[in-house]
Amino acid sequence: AVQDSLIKKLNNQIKLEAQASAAYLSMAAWCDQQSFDNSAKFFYAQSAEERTHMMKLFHYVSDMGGIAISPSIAASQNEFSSLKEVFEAALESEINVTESINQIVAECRKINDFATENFMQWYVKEQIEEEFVIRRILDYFELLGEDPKSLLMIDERINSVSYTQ
Ligand code: OFO
Repeated sequence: AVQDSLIKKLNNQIKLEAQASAAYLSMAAWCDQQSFDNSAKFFYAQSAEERTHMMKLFHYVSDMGGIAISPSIAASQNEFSSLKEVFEAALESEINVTESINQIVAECRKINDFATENFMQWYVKEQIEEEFVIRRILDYFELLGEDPKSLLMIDERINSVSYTQ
């Protein structure tokens, strides 16, 4: 079994993943409407992925005898001033998620919950990839600028960013 205080943190992480999924869906909608097709696809896929992250935690909490809580989600930002702003918001969200995951791992170590620490390591690794991909995309804005042609070029490159670990 997992300590109640940690179950609470895991439920909070469930909420964060759900919030990330909802935020990405709003970003996808904005990109879609602006005809940034690949960016839209990227964020639809991210949204679906975040839901799987949420469900993985949800089942873990249940499997360990806790009560997993279906989270309430606040409205997410759906207006953006530029494509770059969308990716900046995405990076900020991922950094917050990473921070929260790290805090859970630190807590696991403090209370010697090695099972949950091991479970959470999957998220530690996943965050390295997610932050890498978004940072790489943000680099394109620095390299190419933000005139309309550059934005289309950036949008074309979105799916070719690869992480090789
Ligand atoms: Fe990228 O947020 Fe899930 O873990």
